[in-house]
Amino acid sequence: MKLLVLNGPNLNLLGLREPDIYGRQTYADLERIVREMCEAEGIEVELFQSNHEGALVDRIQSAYGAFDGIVINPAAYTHTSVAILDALKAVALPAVEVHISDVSKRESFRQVSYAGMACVKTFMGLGLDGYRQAILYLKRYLEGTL
Ligand code: CA2
Repeated sequence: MKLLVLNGPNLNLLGLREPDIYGRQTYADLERIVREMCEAEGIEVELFQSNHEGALVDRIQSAYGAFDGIVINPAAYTHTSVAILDALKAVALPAVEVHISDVSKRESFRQVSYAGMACVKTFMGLGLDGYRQAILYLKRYLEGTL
């Protein structure tokens, strides 16, 4: 099983600002947590972070035929990007959405998720543990053991 973990704009700054919202762990911590848990679960994983919408769309497109599923935190593009929604729909790979913070309790502009419309499940407000839960959920979804 091969999964792609995508992260959107500014998530490379994790731990450096707004620790009250996003915690103190860094993007390097996120990478390590994801790699360690995937290794333990026998999952091949690739991580990609970009501040650019088109780069995320390109990475989703190139996942077609190469990955079994996608875990995605599109960050601010969650709330704006029909292009990312369309790319997820186009490749039609099972995708799970993650948000570190609980977007349902934040500003009204964060209440819509375009990417979420193409995802089988969303985890939010769990900090970096949301990535672990998303990967486990996607694994079970792909194995048909949910
Ligand atoms: O809670 C999440 O994971 C978000 O996807 C994070 C995005 C935000 O726009 C979404 O509404 C919810 C923002 C990521 C920015 O990350 C930062 C990290 C450190 C300092 C400042 C921002």
